[in-house]
Amino acid sequence: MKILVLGGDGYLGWPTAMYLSARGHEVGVVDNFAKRRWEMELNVEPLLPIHTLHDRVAAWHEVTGRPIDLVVGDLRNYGVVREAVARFGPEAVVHYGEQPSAPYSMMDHNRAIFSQTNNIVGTLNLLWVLREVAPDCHLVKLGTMGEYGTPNIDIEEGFIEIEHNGRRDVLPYPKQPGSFYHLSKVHDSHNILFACRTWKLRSTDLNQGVVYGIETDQTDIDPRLATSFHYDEVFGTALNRFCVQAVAGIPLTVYGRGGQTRGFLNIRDTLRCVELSILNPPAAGEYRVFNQFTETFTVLELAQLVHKQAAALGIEAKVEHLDNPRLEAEAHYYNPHHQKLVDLGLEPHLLSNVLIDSMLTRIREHAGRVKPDIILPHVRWARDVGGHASEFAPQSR
Ligand code: USQ
Repeated sequence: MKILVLGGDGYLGWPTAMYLSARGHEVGVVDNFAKRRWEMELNVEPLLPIHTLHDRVAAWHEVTGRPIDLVVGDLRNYGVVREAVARFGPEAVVHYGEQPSAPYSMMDHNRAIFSQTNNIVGTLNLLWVLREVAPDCHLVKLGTMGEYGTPNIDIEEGFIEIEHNGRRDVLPYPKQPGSFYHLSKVHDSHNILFACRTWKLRSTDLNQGVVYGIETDQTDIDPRLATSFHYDEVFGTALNRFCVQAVAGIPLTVYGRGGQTRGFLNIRDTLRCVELSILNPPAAGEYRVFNQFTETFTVLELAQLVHKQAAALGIEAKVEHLDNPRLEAEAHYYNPHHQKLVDLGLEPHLLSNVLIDSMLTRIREHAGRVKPDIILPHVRWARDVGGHASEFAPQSR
């Protein structure tokens, strides 16, 4: 199949492109290297050295004999998106090409505006392009479990049957996201649903949980194929950060009480879920939602798992409860359904001691690259006491 991966330079986009190429698909990637600019802006960098996308595509070709098509361009530019889709002629587009960090979107006014315009305009351009030049193409969109928030009822996969004043209907599940980033995904979801209904496009909205992991079968082939694994406060996610903190001898940064429960999945399962979605496309006009995670943990449980496994490697990892920089429930009901991808054949790689062990071991090989000063959280959700919105100044770290 011909598959275009938007955001093909990122933590998930690059491994997805390689995985789909290895599975025999014809793959193209589009990226504008925005993430690399944000890294420079905040003075952070991925744990492993990351080659340019051009070099990674060349290395992939060298070691596998398989080409990956590469387009450098910004999804906010309609002409760029139109040209990329018209020239490549994809049967499926996998859309990772967005600003992915909640803390980034909460830093200040400019970054909130940027996160939403970048994400929403890019997706809206893509929808119009699909309408114009590829109406049968399947849009596989990366959304987030954070679109739902943490309601006190079970979370369904995208839609809920409601009875109200004696009448029944199946409606989009209520959304209560917790950051301007998560809100951008909600707005995307509404736009995609509308486009499917109005123009008979087809789309799978993957409401993904928090991804962890540093390697896949393809990144393991050659160090030049590594993916950009972040551990800093802005782009790093919980488990990845805890593993790096353990190796670096920094207390694990549990925000607040640590009772926040989230859905998690291994990076290898992200790739498989995307593939399963592509191989089982929705009908024309259909907008469907899959909750894409394999198991739930509280943040504290994750820290304790890392603590235990680090001890087995002779590392004493302390767990520290920091003042929570975010506004979120720290103890809550959480029961999201996640059956649809399992029904399509997903066999999860569940979090095990072996897996945490292999992450810690891999991180240890690069321990010398860890920058301790980019770990503690500075981005705060709440307004300062006194009523002024807090502005984050990266240079004042
Ligand atoms: N947390 C800590 N300590 C840390 C980092 C995070 O306690 O050092 C807590 C947070 O307060 C939060 C939970 O861990 O309760 C998850 O935070 P995270 O930074 O790992 O993930 P999040 O901000 O939710 O965003 C990440 C990805 C985003 C994706 C989302 C899926 O950055 O792209 O959409 O996970 S989900 O969380 O299901 O919405």
